[in-house]
Amino acid sequence: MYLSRFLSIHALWVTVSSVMQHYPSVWGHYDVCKTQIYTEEGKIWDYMACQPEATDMTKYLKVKLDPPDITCGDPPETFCAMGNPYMCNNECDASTPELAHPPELMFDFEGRHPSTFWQSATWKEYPKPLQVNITLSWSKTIELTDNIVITFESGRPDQMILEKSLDYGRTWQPYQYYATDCLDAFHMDPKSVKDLSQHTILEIICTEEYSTGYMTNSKIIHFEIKDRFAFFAGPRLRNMASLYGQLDTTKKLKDFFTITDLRIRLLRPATGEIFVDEQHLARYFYAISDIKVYGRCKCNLHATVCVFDNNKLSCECEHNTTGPDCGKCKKNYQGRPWSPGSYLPIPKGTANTCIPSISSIGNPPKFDRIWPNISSLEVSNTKQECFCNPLGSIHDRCNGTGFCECKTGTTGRKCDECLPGNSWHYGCQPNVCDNEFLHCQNGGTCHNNVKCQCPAGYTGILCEKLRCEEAGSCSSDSGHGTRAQGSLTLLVALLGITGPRLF
Ligand SMILES: [Ca+2]
Repeated sequence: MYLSRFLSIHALWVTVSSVMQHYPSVWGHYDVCKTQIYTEEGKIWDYMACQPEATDMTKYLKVKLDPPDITCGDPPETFCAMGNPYMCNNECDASTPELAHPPELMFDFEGRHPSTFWQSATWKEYPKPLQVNITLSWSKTIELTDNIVITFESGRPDQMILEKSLDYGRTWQPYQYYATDCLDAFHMDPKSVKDLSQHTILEIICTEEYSTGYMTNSKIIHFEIKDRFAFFAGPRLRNMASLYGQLDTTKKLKDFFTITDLRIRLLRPATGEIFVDEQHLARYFYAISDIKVYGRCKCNLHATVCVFDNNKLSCECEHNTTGPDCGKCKKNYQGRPWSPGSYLPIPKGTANTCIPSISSIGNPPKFDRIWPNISSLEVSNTKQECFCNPLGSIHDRCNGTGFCECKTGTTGRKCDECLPGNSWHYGCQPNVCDNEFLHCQNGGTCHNNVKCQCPAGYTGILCEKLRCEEAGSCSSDSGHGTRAQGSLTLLVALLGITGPRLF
């Protein structure tokens, strides 16, 4: 008997190793969800973690501009060259295809000359700020795999914020600030991604690298995904195992690269000079020829195929999972709680498949309360204790699948862990400040995620306000930027940071 068991395991091992050698590509692609293997007991399925191929995600987005009528050409107008206020022979006319600059020209194939671009109306209402929000929506969670690259046809803006949403545009968090002068525009010290480390990788920075106006030739702005990956995978991303290991174990890191929407907030066009030339306001506008967003559908490592049907992306789920992100177990497959697949162990990861429900194969579950907040689930003579955390869970009993029901902001089998943006203080409470999205500003420091301690002269939840503003005694040059930034961060603080939506 021992010999036969040994042979069987040995046969399985040999078969698995030979299958491994025939995987279509090198490890780390996770492009197979299951494979049939042969054992002495016959053919069985072997399941593994899998994900869709990364692709150009701009093919699947919806774009929205705010204000909606900010595109140039209605009525037709003439604009001048950025560098030469007397060269005003460019025309924008929305009713003439050759002279129109609609938003879709930010996403068309850009290989021809001259390039095609979206363009805003000119800054004729100066000094009223010329501000445009460009929102890109996927109606699906996606994971970014490469740098976001925005190519400006005119000068790069003096001030811009790239923002992300993880909840379909309901709440927004800054991804990166861009300014010619970070301190002046956003009260942030300028930084570059290279100043970050493994420990500070989630920090939201303001960079001056891309905002030097029209005087430089480069037209490009990056949001550096690959430089951030490189902190774990090495400069040429050779050690992806290390990155995958981190993504697996650090949910916040994985969420950082996950989005449902992006928002480009253009706050001040390139002026190239300190003063705006009020005689030639037709020099100032925004124009973008190309936006690149590479990523993959988030399918929780339960699918390799993501389909675009009826203008909607959704994962074709394997491993008995379902939902747009494969975020739950199929009906009758709730024998254990849903769990995402795992990249580990390398190379094929762990599928964490959903298994048939106990109730669908045996007796219905029966609850038996034996002690406050320690509950048990008696199923087919097996007794499962839940130990729901009384501060984190709604009831002290677990539900039919042996799981505790968690309060908002709380997660984990026993409801004893906090979702991103929350910290444990007698249960999970939304963060007032943290090191990722809710930075204390102007040199303030975050205490236990509940309070920013502000330096003298500053006040507000995130130290975003000058004390003199509250007293109404600021000098006239204390800046529009301060107030705009203050209301933005206050809004973020009031809305709180919502964790990823679970299906
Ligand atoms: Ca284009």
